[in-house]
Amino acid sequence: MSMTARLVPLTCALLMITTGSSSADKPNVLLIAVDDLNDWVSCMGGHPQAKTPNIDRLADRGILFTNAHCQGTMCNPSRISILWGMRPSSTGFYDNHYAVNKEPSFLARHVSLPRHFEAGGYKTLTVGKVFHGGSTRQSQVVGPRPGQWLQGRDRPVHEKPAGLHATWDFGPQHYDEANFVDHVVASWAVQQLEARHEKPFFLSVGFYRPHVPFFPPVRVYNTLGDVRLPRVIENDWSDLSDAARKLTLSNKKIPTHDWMTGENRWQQAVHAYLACIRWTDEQIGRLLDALDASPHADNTIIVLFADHGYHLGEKERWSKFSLWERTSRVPFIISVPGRSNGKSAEPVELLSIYPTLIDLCGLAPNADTEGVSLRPLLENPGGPWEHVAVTTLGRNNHAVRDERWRYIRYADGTEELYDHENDPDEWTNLASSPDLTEVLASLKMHLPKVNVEQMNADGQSQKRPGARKTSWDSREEWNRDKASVAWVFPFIDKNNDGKIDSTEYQAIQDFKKQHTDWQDRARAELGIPTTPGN
Ligand SMILES: [Ca+2]
Ligand SMILES: [Ca+2]
Repeated sequence: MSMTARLVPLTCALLMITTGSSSADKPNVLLIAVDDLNDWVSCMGGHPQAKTPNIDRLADRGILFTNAHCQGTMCNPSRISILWGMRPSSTGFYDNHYAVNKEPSFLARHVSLPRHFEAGGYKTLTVGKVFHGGSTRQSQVVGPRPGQWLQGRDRPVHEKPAGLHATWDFGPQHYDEANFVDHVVASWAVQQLEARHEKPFFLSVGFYRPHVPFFPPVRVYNTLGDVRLPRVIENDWSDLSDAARKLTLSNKKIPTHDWMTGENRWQQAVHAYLACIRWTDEQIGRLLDALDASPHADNTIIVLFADHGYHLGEKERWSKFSLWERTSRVPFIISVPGRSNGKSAEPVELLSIYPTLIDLCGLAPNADTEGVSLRPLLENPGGPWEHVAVTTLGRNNHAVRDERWRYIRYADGTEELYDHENDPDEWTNLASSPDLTEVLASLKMHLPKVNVEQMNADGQSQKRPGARKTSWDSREEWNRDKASVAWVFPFIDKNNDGKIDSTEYQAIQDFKKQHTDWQDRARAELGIPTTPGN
């Protein structure tokens, strides 16, 4: 059950900041998203060499949820579930192939979290990777989105097998730290935090690291010596089904564990991942310092989350895309002015961010949202809590987590059950244990009753009635062409409609032919990194 550290009266603080009638009285919100960060932060103890003093100090001044889980185990479904407050099994956004912008009928029917705050009288701002894909138009003010890496600056480190995703690489990088994508993101956010705003603000800040490529600055990389590797056991797979194997080992864009264990790569990847976490933590520190020195220090709610966790060799596999603890469990902190602090080990969902924030800020409820407000746990982390956390990967594959157990059910009916009190690594599948049929049945009750068809199931055509194919496909074409160009997207999207049409696509192709320094020109026009656009 939950433990409570130094809990000071929070109820009064909450009342104070939510009873004002005009929007001017409402608290600001700083929403911090971190990409692909598992529990390797020091306040969660996920890795002995994790060092995150800034995330720790945020945890010290808020509630740290130590048993928090994402709803989708990759960027797109996880972020859609957070930003629209609905489960993947309710929206049909199950994977990364289909950005929400492709579904105008969905956007017309449902209101995103920033749009809801805008309707509530807020000024909304965003920078970096908050939305997956091109959904930046959900906020009024859009800062730089420099992308997962900087081609031309970031240097490849490893020779990779053919077919791996273009971003798969890891190792130190040697250029000016001010040019690193997350430094650019933090700098823009700091400017917004330092400014005065006429309305309360909703500022969402998305950091790219520790997502691949694990490219930290060399200074940070060198803060680590020999690294400790995650634990694996032989024959871990002997009690798992073909469905588990197919779902978690068949993605050819992810390196195999065999490749990762060759030539000391496992050590190097863990080293680089840990260094990326330290680097992102430094950027989070810059945000906290700026906020503390600003006029908004005492009136800003801070939420920090990772969109999902990550395997670095656990279960002899890599990346996300699983229903195990390694992928679903994430750092999640909510800090509300009023100096409450503590920890909660109750199972909670990132789906709760939407209803919790509108609850804390006194905005109108949104009937679409499926999560529950975490306000009871924020007021009393040791109080009663009857909910579980559900995670989904593809249609009809789910995991249910309570205080002690994880239950997994795949679409073919095969099951897993793990006892986190005795088996934190999830090595022993207890699903067929006769003593645990009641435990299994009680968890099974929480499987989603609705599992809608996948949007754009084959990644090519749209099968949903009323939906239409958009010119976004040309952006995918562009992405294949240039691996990762998210940062340059606003430069190509000349008419600002969030899509790349064929004219814009052709224009950038011509531009590239004419100018060998086209990336620098794009950067200059977008104000990256020194004078970010507002
Ligand atoms: Ca992610
Ligand atoms: Ca096993």
